[in-house]
Amino acid sequence: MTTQNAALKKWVDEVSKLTKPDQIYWCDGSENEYQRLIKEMLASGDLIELNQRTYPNCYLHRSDPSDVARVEHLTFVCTDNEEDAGPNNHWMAPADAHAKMRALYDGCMKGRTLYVIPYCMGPIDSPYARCGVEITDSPYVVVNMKLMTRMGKDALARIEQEGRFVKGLHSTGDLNPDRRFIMHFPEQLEIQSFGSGYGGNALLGKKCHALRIASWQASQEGWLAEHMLIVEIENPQGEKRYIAAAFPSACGKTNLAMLIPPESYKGWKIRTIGDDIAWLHLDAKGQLRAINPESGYFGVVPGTNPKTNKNAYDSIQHDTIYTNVATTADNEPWWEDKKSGTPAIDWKGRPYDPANGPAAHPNSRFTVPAKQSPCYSPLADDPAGVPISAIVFGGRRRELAPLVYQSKDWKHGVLIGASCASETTAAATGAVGVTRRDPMAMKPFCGYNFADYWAHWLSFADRSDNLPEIFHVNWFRQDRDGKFLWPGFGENMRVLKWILDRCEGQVGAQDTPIGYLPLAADLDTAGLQINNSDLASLLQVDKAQWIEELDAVGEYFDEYGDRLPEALRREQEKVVNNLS
Ligand code: OXD
Ligand code: MN
Repeated sequence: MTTQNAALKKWVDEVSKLTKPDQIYWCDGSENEYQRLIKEMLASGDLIELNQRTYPNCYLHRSDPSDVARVEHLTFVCTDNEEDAGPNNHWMAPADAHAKMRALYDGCMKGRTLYVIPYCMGPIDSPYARCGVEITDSPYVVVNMKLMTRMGKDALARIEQEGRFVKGLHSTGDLNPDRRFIMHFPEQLEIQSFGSGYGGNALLGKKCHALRIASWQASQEGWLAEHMLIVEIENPQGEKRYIAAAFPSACGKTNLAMLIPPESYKGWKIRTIGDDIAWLHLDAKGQLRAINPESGYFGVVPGTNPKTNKNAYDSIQHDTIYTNVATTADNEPWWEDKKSGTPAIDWKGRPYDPANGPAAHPNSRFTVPAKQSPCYSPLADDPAGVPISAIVFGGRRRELAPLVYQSKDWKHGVLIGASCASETTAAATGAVGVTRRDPMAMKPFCGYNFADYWAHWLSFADRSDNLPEIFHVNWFRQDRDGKFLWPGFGENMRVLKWILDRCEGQVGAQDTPIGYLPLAADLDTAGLQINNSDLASLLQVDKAQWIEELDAVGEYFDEYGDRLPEALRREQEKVVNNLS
């Protein structure tokens, strides 16, 4: 296979001259190709067969122990003008980045196969979808891209028709962390990644294309590329509503997208459109519509069990690639909080010894096709996307943020998104549990200056008077003894119900300076072990703490200098004044 697209052909030729692979292979995306690559990786030891009787077509990949998460400190946005990347990104001059990467790529595929992966982010026939081509020397990347994207022949046909695609070049290199870089060139629609074979560093369709490059493309073209799940909620009358929610990595997006309503919500159904990324476009009527650019899930495994996320748990019983989990004596995959089995071999392949730490790496992952989930919504394939009623921001906050509140209007909602902070998790290398600013859960993923990004968000109010309502949630509030005040998981349905009721004007609210909060009587806590004082704490707004928080937000905004939209500054000042 090759292509009629001259630019693509030329680029593949140039890359192969530089990287000097033994052979070039164009991926067609077929099942045969997938199975052949799996066999080759079993033979080479890149994959390990799991118990085929209990976990049919499931395999384990162990990544290099130094290569287990996204590497934000080695991720760069290389715009001509440093200001365009903004203080939220590491910047490198494009010429320097190209020179550095050329030296690393020189001869890096000797003895390897160069795989060309044409892919489409979004339903193949959607006007909202965008295509890319990833060149890689990793068959593990190819099989993951097959599960995560619409990859192969159909994508190539669309690229040949449209003539436009994002170029992503990836090599695992020698996995030396000192020679690891993830470079983005938004102005050229290009990505270059070297020295990592892990997740978002290597599966370039995901964070690199669908968020960093796409957020920049979206700002040019008038749409939004966001780190959001998309969930379908059907009420007992059969009416469907859609919510998009942005949470930082490993804060429960997959769990919320696959929620199972509690017993008392008989007749309600939840289905998943997406668990990580949403592309949002205004339609001709000013309705915001969302597509999920991905077609699979790359989810955090630890903590997944029939109680926390039965849908995810059931999805990963077959045809799944596991990365960095432990195994049992029966060669089944095992992870912390699986609630069954015991680990025999840890994620590094050593006999399990608790003295060595967790058996599965805290950022171990499953890769699985979305269609395998029992709660998959066929509308995930709808080229027109789904209409969004509410946008929800959130994070992991021990204190301060109440369980849920609603913004006063779009502008205030943009302030709420821009002020988000959360405790860091194992999804990225670095300290865990440190609170940091994570506006719109996009800190690691916005491919341009946050100030311009917030201006772009604000501009939607000029383009539609039919925008979704904006909310903020915090499932992670704790009492003084460190006990979580809210049960979370399926019970979050109660909060989603309040959100939908607010969107339809069916319930009142307390009007506070930070936004509209539920009246205690409207938040359904029937059957939950929450006493009145816990409920009061969940809905408490401590004015002094909030003023301190908003002052910190103000200082954070100062980092953006003159580029910060005046309207955002005014919103922040307005809330502080109302609190004082
Ligand atoms: C992810 C992440 O893998 O956000 O989705 O890190
Ligand atoms: Mn994510």
